[in-house]
Amino acid sequence: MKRLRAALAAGSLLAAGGVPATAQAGDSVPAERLAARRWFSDAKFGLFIHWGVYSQLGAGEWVMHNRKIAVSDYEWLATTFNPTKFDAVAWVALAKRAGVRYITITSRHHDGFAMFQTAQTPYNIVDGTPFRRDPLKELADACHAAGIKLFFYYSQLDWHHPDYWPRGRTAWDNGRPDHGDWSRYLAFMNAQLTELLTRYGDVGGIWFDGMWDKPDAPWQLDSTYGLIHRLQPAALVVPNHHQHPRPGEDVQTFEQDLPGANSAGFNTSYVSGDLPLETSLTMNGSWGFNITDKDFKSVRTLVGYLVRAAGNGGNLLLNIGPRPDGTISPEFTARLDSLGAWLAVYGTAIYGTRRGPVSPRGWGATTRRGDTVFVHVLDWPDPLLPLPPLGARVRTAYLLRGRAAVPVVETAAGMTLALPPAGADEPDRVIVVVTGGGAAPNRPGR
Ligand code: H79
Repeated sequence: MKRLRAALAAGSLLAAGGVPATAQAGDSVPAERLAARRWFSDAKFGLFIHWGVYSQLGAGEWVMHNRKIAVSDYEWLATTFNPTKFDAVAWVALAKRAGVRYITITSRHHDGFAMFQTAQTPYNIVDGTPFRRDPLKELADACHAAGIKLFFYYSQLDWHHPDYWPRGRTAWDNGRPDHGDWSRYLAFMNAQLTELLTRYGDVGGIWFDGMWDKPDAPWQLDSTYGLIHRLQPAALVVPNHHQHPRPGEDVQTFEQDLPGANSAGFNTSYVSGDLPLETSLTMNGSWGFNITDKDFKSVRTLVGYLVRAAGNGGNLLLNIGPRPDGTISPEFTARLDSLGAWLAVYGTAIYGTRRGPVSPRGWGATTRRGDTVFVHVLDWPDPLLPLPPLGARVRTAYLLRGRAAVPVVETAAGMTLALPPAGADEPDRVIVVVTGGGAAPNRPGR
């Protein structure tokens, strides 16, 4: 009863415009969604896919905005979209090889073009292109067969729909009328979400983006989130609004940043203590296919992001931008294959872990599963690595690769690990530290 009253009090704070600091606390969330959140935290690695009409211009997913393309011209572009080499089974096989546990794909981006069959508008890939196939249906079937969860990215921002009015921060004169019916737009959005949540089997969740275009508009999030949770009680709401988490949201996601880092300039530095966390990241500098962007991150850098995300207790959602014909550039596939090979050896120190007893440092990060702490040494030139106390006695320590014993010296101030030299082919030296079986000599240091 006390809990109920606390939850109600948090709700009324919200209604008064307060910050929903406790409204997402676990006790008001149904068990199946809590289980889905735990699954998400265990998953650790997802594949983000940005693919749409924009892919044809090879200049990223913002090309309509950046080149100030008129709606009528973009509508023509849509009629030429024919990705005949799209092969959902091949995409999912690549995801599987990479070791991702879920895929998040653009069901529609800010251009408003639906990459799925929808009765809400003819502006969709089945009714509006020569392709006439529903790639999301094919992908959903392939994902379900392979045991990979599928999340749908959904842009709340829309540069095409006439009822997206009044327009927001990304407005330009693209030929739309200067009037519109916002409530009709919300109904359209909710109807498309209903389609996505009723026609594609179990959906991992909805990844929202673009609300930042009109952060103060009456989005009626409670009603949209409620709809999602009613239609699929285990589906997670993942909002990329760059704000403090709100009620009904299940994951706090950070764009191009580790949790709390905000090097991008638009993320919040607040990090939720009870929601699963996620970092979305481009492999080069673009989300949608960009034919001249060859600024690809190295495998070593990508491993570093995966490890540091996990060390923060979060997932890495790593992006690819497939080509307009449905193929995936070799720069993407090579890196995904390398990450999969790395995870085949080191995955036990990533999957199913939570953030470890020592928060991420310049040298690396720690993860943990039960009594086992994984010390990930990414960047440390010396033979000895000093650590703060882990909060429990060390029973044994050994290298994950090769299982050689790692000498440990424990003192009241912490412990020192004697490291083997780093191999050129080893971006992360992982030391498995098994703790427990005795009283903790110290409190954990973070
Ligand atoms: O889908 C990918 C991008 O297209 C989309 N999110 C990822 C996952 C994205 N678009 N923009 N951004 C991310 C960056 C946001 C920039 C912003 Fe702004 C700065 C939003 C608000 C301030 C741009 C400048 C829009 C308004 C002002």
